[in-house]
Amino acid sequence: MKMSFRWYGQQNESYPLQYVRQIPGVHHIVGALFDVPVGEVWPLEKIFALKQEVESAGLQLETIESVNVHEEIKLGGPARDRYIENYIQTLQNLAQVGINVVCYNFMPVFDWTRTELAKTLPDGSQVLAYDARVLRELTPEKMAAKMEQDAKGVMLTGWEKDRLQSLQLLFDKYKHIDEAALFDNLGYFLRAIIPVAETCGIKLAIHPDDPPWSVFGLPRITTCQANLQRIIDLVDSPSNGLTLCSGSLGANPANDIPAIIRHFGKQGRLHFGHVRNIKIHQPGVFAESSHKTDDGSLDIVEIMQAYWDIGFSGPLRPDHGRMIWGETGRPGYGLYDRGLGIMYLHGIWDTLNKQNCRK
Ligand SMILES: [Mn+2]
Repeated sequence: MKMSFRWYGQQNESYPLQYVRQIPGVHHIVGALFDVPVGEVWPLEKIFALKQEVESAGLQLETIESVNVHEEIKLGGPARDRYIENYIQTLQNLAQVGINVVCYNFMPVFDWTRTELAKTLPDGSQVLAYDARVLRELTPEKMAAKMEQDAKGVMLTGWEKDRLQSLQLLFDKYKHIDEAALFDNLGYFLRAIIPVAETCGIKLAIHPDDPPWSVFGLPRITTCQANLQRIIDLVDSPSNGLTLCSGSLGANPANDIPAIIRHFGKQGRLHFGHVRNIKIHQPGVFAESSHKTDDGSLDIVEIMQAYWDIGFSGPLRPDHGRMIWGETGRPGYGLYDRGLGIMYLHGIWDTLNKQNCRK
């Protein structure tokens, strides 16, 4: 397992890479370019510059999160082939600088969705939260405006302005796209890009929908074990794999995360791990929590046991963290609590290693 840390780049972060290097056992950065519009080719020289920046801090860059997929591809629109060509060129450029895992998602219009970006827990820490009852009272436009307002100037990935400028137009286009059509469009995309990824040594890793159910009536398909298997079966290649995000899938208690890890791990299709805990208060209502098993609804010890049992050797990162100790910055992506989360995950992992040696 390669313990990793998501970092948004010097211009978007309030702390330097050297601070990340001071978290014990972290040698890998999960990075991305944030100034390339969705659908355009990531320039080789910019990727190379990011890699050099990471390496000059004594860290490594092998995993990218995310190369976002243009809506035209998800819609199966007339311009999709051009965007697929661009996606392929981006993958080839990433491979040239040694990237071997690329995370992406296939959520229509909205990326990850929360109704609150700074819910205060009893201990004073702040977390991302979701309440289906609040969402029902919002229109898509109000939702987008609320996210922008709550972000207080911080760029939220997946909620880029250019994606959200013509929401009504996008929603009109999705009127004709049901789950079956979205599967078809994902299949078309994967059949085009997976052979290239396989040739250049990149493992694609689709991220589950967050939360794993429809929002605003839009179709969502990356939601459960059966659908994940369907996606894997669209193209039979080791390059067609998964990002297993415990907090995304885990918002639906019907998803047994350790069982899903074992299921796809055995098939060699689990390429990237996101570990975080959430507290489910009632169906459709949850708040993120610290990584500690007791603080949430997911058994993080059991989840790490499952990764250990499948001999997971890929990148794994604490997904989100709380805002603690007065830190301000990107909601869900503070330095301090993700650092604490990493030490909890290391503790579990090291114990599993040691117990195994004693057998
Ligand atoms: Mn995730």
